[in-house]
Amino acid sequence: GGLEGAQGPVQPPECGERVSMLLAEIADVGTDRFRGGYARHGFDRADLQLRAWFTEQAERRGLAVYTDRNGNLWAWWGEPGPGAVATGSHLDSVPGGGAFDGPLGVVSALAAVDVLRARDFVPARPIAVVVFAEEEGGRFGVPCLGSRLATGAIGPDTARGLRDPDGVSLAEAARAAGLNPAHLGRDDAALSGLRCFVELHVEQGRQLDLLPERTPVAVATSILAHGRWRLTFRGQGNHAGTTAVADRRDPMIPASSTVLAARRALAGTDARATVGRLVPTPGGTNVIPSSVDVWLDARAPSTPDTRKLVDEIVAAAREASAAEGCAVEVREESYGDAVTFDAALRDELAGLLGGVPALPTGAGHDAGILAARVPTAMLFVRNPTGVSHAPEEHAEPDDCAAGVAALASVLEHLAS
Ligand code: HGY
Ligand code: MN
Ligand code: MN
Ligand code: MN
Repeated sequence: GGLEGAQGPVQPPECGERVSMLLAEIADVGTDRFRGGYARHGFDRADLQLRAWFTEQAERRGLAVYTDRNGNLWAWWGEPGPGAVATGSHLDSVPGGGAFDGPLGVVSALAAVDVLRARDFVPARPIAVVVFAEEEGGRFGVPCLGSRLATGAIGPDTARGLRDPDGVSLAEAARAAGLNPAHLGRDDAALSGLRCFVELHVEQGRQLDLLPERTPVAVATSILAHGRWRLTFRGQGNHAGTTAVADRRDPMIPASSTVLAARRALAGTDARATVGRLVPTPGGTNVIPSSVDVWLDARAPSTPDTRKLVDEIVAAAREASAAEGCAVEVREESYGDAVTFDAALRDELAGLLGGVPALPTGAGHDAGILAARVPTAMLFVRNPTGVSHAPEEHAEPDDCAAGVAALASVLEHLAS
């Protein structure tokens, strides 16, 4: 029953084993040689290899794969049309990322299609498995770039001008990936026909693992407001051995005090502020830097909370900069308001799954961006250590199997 793939019907999977096998196939595509983590970013070589892998896996299941104007991949079960049910996630990673953040949602969607085929389910509505481009913003600095372009959350001119650390623009990278940069932009055609979008994602935290009820799957309630700011401190490059302290204008001093100010500003809040990237120029060990770039990732339950947090950190940065005779430039690189998922859809799915918990998350997702245009829900799969954005990120095969079974039930329910 079901559509015949290129090599005949895909055998009904042992979900956990199927997910583990597919994740294992992904494992050698794109690796960060420094820590054994993954490093594949929007349209770079590793990302393009993995998108080709996905396309082959989808076509093997008889899904028709299209690339939309923003480089997001759509694999269709049935003719694309109104009332479609979409699921999926992303395949790109943070530098040195884990194996599950993103790929688990994509692989579980493929495995859920296998499960539904094995049940001889024939969807009454088209089903799409979607892979969004550059979700981590690891190359061009804006998270959820593919879904932000599609919803209009970022304008095409702004996006085309984004440059990666090597100075390559998104327009050039998109062209090299076979896209027409002139077509980047809001894509109502892709989104307006969707009945809903459901993203399965490894939990990034330990809430499920700490709950007394031992359920491996949860639904999402909300996402923190989240922004990224780039602070550039400029001083006077100089010699490390011959420049007296009184003669220094060392941008590393206000840069490093900004890192500590970010931590101090969190006291008594449930906000998050992180400096994960700090780049001195020129970066010689015997050279006082001429400038230092600091990227601040700040998140809080609301926009006013986030703005207040960032204002406090930026004020400390400006004070430290002036004290060292340096200049500082602050640029907001991306910002998204807090997201609350559609409560009716959330509760409908939680009920369908036997009353699973509903959890907030501090991690941004394409589902959070799409929620502005489409009824959206998320399923979380238990993460026993809570660690994410690191090679140790993990989910047990049985919990992955439970995630696939839950996603298959959700798709069967929504596409009937
Ligand atoms: O940064 C995030 O929250 C997500 O992993 N892109
Ligand atoms: Mn992530
Ligand atoms: Mn993710
Ligand atoms: Mn010298």
